[in-house]
Amino acid sequence: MSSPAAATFVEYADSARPAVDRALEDYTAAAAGFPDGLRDAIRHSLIAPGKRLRPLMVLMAAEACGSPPEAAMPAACAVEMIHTYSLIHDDLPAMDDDDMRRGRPSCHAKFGEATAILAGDALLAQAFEVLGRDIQPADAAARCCAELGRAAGRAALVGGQHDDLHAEGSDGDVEQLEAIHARKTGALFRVSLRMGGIVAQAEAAQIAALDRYGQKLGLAFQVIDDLLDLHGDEQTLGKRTNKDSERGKLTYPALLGVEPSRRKAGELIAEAIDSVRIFESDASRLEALAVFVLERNR
Ligand code: GRG
Repeated sequence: MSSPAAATFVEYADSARPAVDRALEDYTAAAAGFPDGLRDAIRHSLIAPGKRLRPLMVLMAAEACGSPPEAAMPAACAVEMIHTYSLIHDDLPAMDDDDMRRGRPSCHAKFGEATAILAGDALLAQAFEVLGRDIQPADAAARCCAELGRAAGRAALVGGQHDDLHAEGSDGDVEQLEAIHARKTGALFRVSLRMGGIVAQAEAAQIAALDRYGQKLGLAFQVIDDLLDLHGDEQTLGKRTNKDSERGKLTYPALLGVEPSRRKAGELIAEAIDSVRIFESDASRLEALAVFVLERNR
């Protein structure tokens, strides 16, 4: 990796991530009634070396629409809480059964299944507490709650996870695969960008452009994820590789072949970048993120 655009994103991400991490630290501070054992499990997974792509998308979208990033920080943290809950639950033995995540033992591997389930539950609940209380004005908070609830829910993240688990070992096609990824990965990308726009009180056309960008980027991210599962480095990725083929999962390389998958990812990234042209020079970070996603190795 390291085209100038990807390097620009890495530089931006390295400068913006510490503020996200500090806000996540604050949201998981000790509190009356918050058991230490639960707090340790939450922080083990949440304050871990994740890329923070979704919170950064919230902040970048807000800025592209003219808002200071601080106003969008609660939404950035809320989506990272949902994402982390989904990773904790996905790693459980009843789901993907992974013992390593973000370069660490997965939550249940370290704290046991019951505590890991509760850590995920607590993060899921807290995301909406944070949005409802800390996003201003109240109508933006309500809209963020409704949109994040939909993206995390039955016909998006959870529905996609359900269909993914039930598609294991079955013959599927690209259409079926994309329907899974649009819900499992795309929905949280899209809502991250949309919440940035909502907090910035953006116009409908701007939110629609961010949404289309998120849709294309989410799909490209997943094509690359499948390629990394096949050819990536476990150490760099911080998680096990070759899990997909072991579990008989539908993947892009398995359905299309490796080179066509790479080409598809490139086309999706070009479409993502095209979607945010209306922001003109304010889209430069979003463009850099798209190139980073194409070239990423973790
Ligand atoms: C349990 C409701 C529920 C959903 C689980 C997260 C998930 C859905 C499954 C994990 C496996 C997977 C391939 C998910 C697609 C999204 C994805 C690639 C997540 C990893 O996101 P990154 O790479 O992770 O942004 P970091 O750790 O950097 O935040």
